[in-house]
Amino acid sequence: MSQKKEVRIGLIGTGFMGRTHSNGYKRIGDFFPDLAYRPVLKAVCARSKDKVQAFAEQWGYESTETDWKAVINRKDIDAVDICTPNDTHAEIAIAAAAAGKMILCEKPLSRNLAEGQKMVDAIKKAGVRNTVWYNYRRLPAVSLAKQLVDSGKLGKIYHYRANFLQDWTISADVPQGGTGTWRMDVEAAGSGVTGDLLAHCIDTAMWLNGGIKDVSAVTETFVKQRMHQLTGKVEPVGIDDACIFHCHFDNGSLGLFESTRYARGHKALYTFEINGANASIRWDLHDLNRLEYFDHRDESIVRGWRSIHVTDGDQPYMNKWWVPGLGIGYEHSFIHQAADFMKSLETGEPCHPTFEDALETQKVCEAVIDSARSRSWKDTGVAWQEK
Ligand code: SOE
Repeated sequence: MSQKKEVRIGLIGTGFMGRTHSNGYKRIGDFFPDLAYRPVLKAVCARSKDKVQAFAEQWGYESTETDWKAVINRKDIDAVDICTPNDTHAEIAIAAAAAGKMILCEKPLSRNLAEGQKMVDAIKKAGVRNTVWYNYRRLPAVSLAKQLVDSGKLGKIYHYRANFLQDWTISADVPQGGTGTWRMDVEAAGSGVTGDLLAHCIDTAMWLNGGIKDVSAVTETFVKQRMHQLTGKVEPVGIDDACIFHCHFDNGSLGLFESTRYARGHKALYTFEINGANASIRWDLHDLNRLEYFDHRDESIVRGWRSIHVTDGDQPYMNKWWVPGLGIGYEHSFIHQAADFMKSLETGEPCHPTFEDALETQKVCEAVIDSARSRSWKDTGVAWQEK
């Protein structure tokens, strides 16, 4: 009989993210055996009875619901995991907080700042544990980047640049709205690449390099009208298909960010590079176990970019996995976040990024959209705390 304390999960949403989170909960018992808390896959919820039943059987959930309110009202649920489209995050999170549930919310926190602020107010009022799944922080190479920056090895930082490039919406035949393509519908998503992809880049950037003070942005919607799956009509497209912004960080460095879904050949090319006075680092999601590092203090005849294969036991998270030299994948970032959330219940520390951290990312997204609309620089209002 396990002595571990149970965290009974109620998962809402069975799409791509429902699968990544479920896999996260399922793997931590095997690979993080020392945790005092263990997730129990108590209930999963989706509107289609057949689909939710099939999901529950496949992933091992004990029960199903077709109304999210039922999950929140259940006494045998401790934590609600929100994996639904962005337009439902606020309503579900606010109700879950009022019911005293812990909340794990898929990114972005919300469609816009006003909704995000209400969510933060709700979790603060209720005093419930919370986290937002900005998963890329928890890839070992990205965590190692954080260690290197925090150790001061890079010296004063001058530049931060990041890209998140995709190509899946170039065809004008891709519809907007509904299952699978709600990210194309401004009502459901809140914004386009800014909230979906740049939000990842902004979360990582502020974690590594501190607050973003102000921004100047351009956005573009290349395909102006698309068929809406819910109405069947061709309707104007309200999302940004591409966004480029530059910014000042609080530490005086300059940032340059670009995201698009129109970069033919790129499926999920998330990259970042940081240039400091002494050293630089760069990372690429398509080669996610590697971190590249250049140190100007190396002896000049061997100075050059090192390609660090982040798979050794003394590198972040890697003592939980295989033997040095053997890599891990995208799904492990979710396993790590699930494990870190369980650990945070043991230590009483927050599991970053919390709703409050994610609200800071929301402030930058909002300023980016405002800046592009008004063709002017915008202050973000970010008050970043060292995490
Ligand atoms: C969009 O295609 C998407 O799935 C994002 O929604 C995820 O957050 C990102 O990690 C990968 O791309």
